[in-house]
Amino acid sequence: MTTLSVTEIADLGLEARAALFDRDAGIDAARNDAREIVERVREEGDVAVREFCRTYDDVDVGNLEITDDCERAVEEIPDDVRAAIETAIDNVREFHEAQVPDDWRREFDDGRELGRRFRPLERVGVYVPGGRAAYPSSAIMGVVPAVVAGVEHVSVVTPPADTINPVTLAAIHLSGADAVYSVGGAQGIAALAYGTETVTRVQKIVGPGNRWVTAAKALVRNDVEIDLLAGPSEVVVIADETADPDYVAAELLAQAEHDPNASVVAVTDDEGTAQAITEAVDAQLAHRKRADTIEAALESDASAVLLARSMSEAILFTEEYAPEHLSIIAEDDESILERIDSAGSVFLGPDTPVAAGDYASGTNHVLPTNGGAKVTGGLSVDHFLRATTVQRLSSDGLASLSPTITTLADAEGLDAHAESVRLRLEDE
Ligand code: HSO
Ligand code: ZN
Repeated sequence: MTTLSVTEIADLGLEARAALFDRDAGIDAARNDAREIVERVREEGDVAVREFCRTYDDVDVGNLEITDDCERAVEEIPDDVRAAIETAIDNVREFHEAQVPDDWRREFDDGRELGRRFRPLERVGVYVPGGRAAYPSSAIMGVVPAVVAGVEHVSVVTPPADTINPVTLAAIHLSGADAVYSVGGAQGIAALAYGTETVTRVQKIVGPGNRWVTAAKALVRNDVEIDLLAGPSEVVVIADETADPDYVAAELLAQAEHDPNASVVAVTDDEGTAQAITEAVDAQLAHRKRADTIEAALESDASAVLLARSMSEAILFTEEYAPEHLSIIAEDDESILERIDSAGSVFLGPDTPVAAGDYASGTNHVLPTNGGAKVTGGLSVDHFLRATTVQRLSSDGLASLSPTITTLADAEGLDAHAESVRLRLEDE
């Protein structure tokens, strides 16, 4: 018996299909708890924050602000870890700098001059997960794009602990955050959204977190902007008969080790490859430190090795699934990619593990899950910018546009609008 067995896509029943596609991470279940926490922090500020740190993190926080600890942590961490953080930051910065849009103006022949200009938000907050899943890499992915966009005040919240992971603290500092607070969970989101005596309120909150964090982000979104609701990790690997089953299995295990609720799916048009992937998964599983978490994720109905009757069927499945991560290990990888519109981040070829994007190649790892890739991409510089449109009409431009404006204004019964145009024409 293998941990994952091969299922033909054509044989998937309605229920099995629904289980594969439903990647809701229990956010609904966390909503009531999150609501109570958010309301108390909103009303009571630091007092409530401290109480929740005691209740949920079992920590009596001294100073809520830990900005200086982050700076000190840089000296405490091993040199090779610091160098790795710096390389990752450089690559993430370079990729995100390439995203910064230029302001533009264009003159059209009929006397209209139109343009867009981009300006950064002033204050943003980044949630950096801690606890069981302490992710220094998520500090980089949240803070660096904000700094690249030109945001002046980048605050970070991260859960308290007796000793917060110094690598996380150092990554926060090296990424360029200017204020850091030790408060996590829904209380961390509420503190950023509404402000407390210590935490300054922000205009937008970004970054992934557990279900309480995500539920809290959904609750505060009427009062503050948020990025996207990222749930547990997902990967789909499309493999053909040329794919090395060990590589495919390694991709599944890597994302499965994040969370028992992670969803990992391999889909191939080759029966031998499908079988070999299931065997490779078992062979590798025993060697992994987080075998228990991986096994739980693999054994859930949300994970599978699927056999497609053709590559087209594999592509159709993937497009409908809209995975957070898509790895394509196949001879025709570029033409397969051509036929897929819905994926958060795509990894092409045998030498491009998803871990490259998780940590260091430069792309962002804060990505849409649970089908969100059908309508949005991952975190980017755009999330930290607002676009303003600008225009100027020449007098000829106004003259040629005026019948259109006044006709529509009259049709809407807004004669002051129409008059604001006619007045100028009369002055000509
Ligand atoms: N794969 C995660 C990001 C991550 N991986 C952090 C390792 N550390 C996003 O789904
Ligand atoms: Zn990962």
